[in-house]
Amino acid sequence: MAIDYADRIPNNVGLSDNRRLQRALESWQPKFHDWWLEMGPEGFQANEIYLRTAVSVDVDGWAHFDYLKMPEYRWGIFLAEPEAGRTVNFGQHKGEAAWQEVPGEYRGMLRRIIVTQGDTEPASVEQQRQLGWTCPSLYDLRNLFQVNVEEGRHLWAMVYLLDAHFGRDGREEAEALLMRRSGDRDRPRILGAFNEETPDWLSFYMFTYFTDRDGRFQLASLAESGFDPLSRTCRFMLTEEAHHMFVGETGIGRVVRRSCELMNGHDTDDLRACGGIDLALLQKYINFHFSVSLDLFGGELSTNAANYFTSGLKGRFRETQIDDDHVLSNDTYRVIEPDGGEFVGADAPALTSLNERLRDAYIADCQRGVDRWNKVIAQQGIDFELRLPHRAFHRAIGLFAGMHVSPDGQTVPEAEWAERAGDWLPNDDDRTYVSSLMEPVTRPGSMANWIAAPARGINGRPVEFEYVRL
Ligand code: BYC
Ligand code: FE
Ligand code: FE
Repeated sequence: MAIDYADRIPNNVGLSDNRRLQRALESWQPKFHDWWLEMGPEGFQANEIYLRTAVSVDVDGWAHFDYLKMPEYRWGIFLAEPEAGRTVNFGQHKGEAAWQEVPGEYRGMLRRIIVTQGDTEPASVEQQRQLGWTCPSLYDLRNLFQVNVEEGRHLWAMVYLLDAHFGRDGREEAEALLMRRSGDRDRPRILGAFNEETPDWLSFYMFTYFTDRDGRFQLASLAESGFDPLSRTCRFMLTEEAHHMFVGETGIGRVVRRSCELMNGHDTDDLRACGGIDLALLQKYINFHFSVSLDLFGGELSTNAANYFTSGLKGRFRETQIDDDHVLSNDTYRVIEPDGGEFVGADAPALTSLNERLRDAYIADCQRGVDRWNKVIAQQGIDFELRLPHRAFHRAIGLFAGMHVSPDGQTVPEAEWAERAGDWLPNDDDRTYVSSLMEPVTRPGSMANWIAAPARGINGRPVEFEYVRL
């Protein structure tokens, strides 16, 4: 199914054959553009940027790269190819043909999942809207805008589902997605992490490493859905998502590399005098972004999660590769729970522990990047190890919410927490320092002092390519 770029809304869903849906989306399109100009990247809207656009949904060769002004990006609707004979692969409907329409009894639940997913996409663009002014290089500036336009496309992906399958309520939800604002007191975004600020580029790399990775795991679970349009939508979103996490992992990796160079060059681990980001400061940012991203998985024990699974709406990570009955009504899963001041593993019903199970897979995946960063540190002969904090550290959702736990997993009295929080999380002084480093570097190929150059450029172009024409 080729993508039709002749349509006002590029798509591979045969939009021109569905007048009602086409009208609904065409009336939403100008509102999206207004939102983009008001809440999307500040500045740079008239600059040409070397962006990729999806031209097909083939696994190989779906992207086309060229200079484009952001408002002219062709946001569209792209679903992965249908799988012939696909079935519901888990829950009480296991074995039935996958649904092409929303099952009436699950309408509310499904709408809620789609709205929650959709809400995160514009939220992240809002969070990142100021960053263009302080880019560490043109290469990074281009990557920021690539992520931003694709998060905008992910919003389109969810709005398509709402408009195509949820009638009038769907249209209302689609409008509401453009009305909430990240961090707004009266109409905030739905999930916690999406109301935090992304004030500097270190936060941006952390966000794309830790928070976009939650996106990867949630999208992978929704790609298992028995509701086939959701599954196909998420499968294609995952191909775009890979780049977002690449930006995060390599971004942090480049900071690590540069910090090590500065430490060795100046023979000190306090890098403030030479304008670098010391590893201890990096650790605090990791502590913050990892913990707020853990909250995005919801409670350890959740009847919502059990219902989503049993109904066939949201599966596990790589559901079909798991060797069990995919119904789970008699199974247990080991969940770490607080017990007095300690943390103990306890067997909980597998169905209610599905959020925790997904979080476990996420934590293991986060650890892989940390290991790679630690290799860089070791190669530079520096005795320091970055770590993921304990899962109970700094949590606001679930069993650990409100507890006072150190990054290494010791419960501490409230007074000690209050005293030490600034050693464990970025404090005002740290944030002021990081923000003082955020001076724009816009000469092609040049890098800010606090970050190393990337190993290679985008799409085979050199690092010194003019990724953004200023
Ligand atoms: N903040 O049963 P529980 C991405 C609420 S990121 C605020 O434990 P459940 C992206 C919850 O709604 C991926 N509230 O949790 C990344 C519930 O409310 P009610 C986004 C929260 O429902 C970067 C109550 O607490 N996609 O794509 O099993 C850039 C009890 O909740 C939070 C999805 O999230 C929170 N952190 O699981 C751009 C997928 N956590 O019922 C994009 C869709 C929980 O008491 N969403 N609550 O009113 C879901 O599957 C589920 O909603 C969640 C929560 C996994 C988020
Ligand atoms: Fe996204
Ligand atoms: Fe993303």
